[in-house]
Amino acid sequence: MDSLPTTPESPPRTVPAEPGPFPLPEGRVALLVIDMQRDFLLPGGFGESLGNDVTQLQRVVPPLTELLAGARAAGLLVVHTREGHLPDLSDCPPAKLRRGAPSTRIGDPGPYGRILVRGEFGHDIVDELAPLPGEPVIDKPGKGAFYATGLGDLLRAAGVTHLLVTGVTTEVCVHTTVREANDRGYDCLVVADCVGSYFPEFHRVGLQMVSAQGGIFGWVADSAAVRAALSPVPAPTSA
Ligand code: C5J
Repeated sequence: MDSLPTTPESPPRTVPAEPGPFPLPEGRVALLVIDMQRDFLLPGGFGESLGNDVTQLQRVVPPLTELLAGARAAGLLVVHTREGHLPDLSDCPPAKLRRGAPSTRIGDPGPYGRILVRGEFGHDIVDELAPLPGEPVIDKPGKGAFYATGLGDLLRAAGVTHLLVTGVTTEVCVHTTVREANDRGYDCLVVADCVGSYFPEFHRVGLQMVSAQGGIFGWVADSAAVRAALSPVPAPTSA
């Protein structure tokens, strides 16, 4: 297992969360924004070609836009991910390509360019959540953000030990990434209203699965609680 840096001595701020308070150790927290891509969120993209109702994911955009602003203002490292493949699909396992019965498959032409292919319009992140210059964007061929990417090296170099996890979809790429992170020693808080699923039931149960059994994979809290913990403490007023 990769060893993570130890946390500083001073007591960190905490987020009220399930199953208990989640600490935000100074300089050790990153916001992870998973796969907020047009192909998953916009009508006509890959998500819809699989028969999904994309409006279920679009509800994540407003609270995540606010959380992103709060995280940037608090100086957190913000890391975005995108699921997708090289134009020749050499990094796409044939099993993944064959799976399901979409009206269009990965690599096929779609309204936003070739489906889930790097460099195409549909593969990129929705305008509202566009990465700022300098914010890392991790391109991943799998569901988990650590598999076959440089995310682990990047977080280790930045001294990150705690992840605020957002994005889509709750039970697929968010869950896979949280499980990967948990096994690598990261503490993960999944921000409930900033993750989304095409299936409300999977979303609900997916969140329960994270914090069950004393936090078997991590913690869960709403974005309002996270934003409150990130916001600057008001200066004491003089009498
Ligand atoms: C899926 C993802 N659902 N980002 N990808 O295929 O969750």
